Amino acid sequence: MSNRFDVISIFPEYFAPLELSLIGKAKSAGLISIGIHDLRAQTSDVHGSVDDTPYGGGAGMVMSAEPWGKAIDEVVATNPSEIHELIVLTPAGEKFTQKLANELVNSKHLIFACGRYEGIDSRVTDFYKTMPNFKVREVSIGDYVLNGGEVATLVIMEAIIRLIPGVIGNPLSLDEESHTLADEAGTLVEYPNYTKPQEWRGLKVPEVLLSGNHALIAEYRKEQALIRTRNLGK
Ligand code: JBZ
Repeated sequence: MSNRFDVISIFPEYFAPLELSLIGKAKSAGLISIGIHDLRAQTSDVHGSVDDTPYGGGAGMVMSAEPWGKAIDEVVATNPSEIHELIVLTPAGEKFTQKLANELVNSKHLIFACGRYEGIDSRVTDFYKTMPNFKVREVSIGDYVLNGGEVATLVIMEAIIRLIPGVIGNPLSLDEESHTLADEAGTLVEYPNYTKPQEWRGLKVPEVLLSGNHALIAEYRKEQALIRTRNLGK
């Protein structure tokens, strides 16, 4: 199970929310440990430069390889693990999915490299791909433009950490969740939920949910999930 997470970024403040809610509790309970590392700590010049102009020309700046190499080596030196899985956030990466979350939760040590600007010198991934104790993945959370990998890392970490046994109080809520309620046709999104009061602003809770007939309720929910799934993106 994933238990050690290291994040390297020029904006370590982005990761303050990891202290909150379920992830914060998982940390306090010792289910996970998280290290946040400032890439600029690896620079030697007074300005803490982490980027430079691209070879071949073009707009924007590219993150230099050396601060990344130092930061990753330092994180590895302080985390003895047989295998280190390096996740590099890039719009050019494979799409992050629940399937990938289910896979990554089995890694003992995940290192997230959050790029900024036009990205990181390609030799960083080239180099770690040659290391026998590394697995390198370039990952994107979706088809929209972000300023850097920080928010993508938060998304991915949350999706992984909630899968660790003990992080979510009621493990049943894990498999009844959106996108995991499977049927013959694939995956369904979640059915609509209601709680008290029975009537709100003239809108009533569907009668069947008050019936106490569990078979009928299950059938109704399945049907609603199918309708919602069919209407996705419309
Ligand atoms: C991502 C250069 O750093 C970036 C920029 C955009 C971006 C990422 C990293 S990761 N977009 C995504 O997951 O969509």
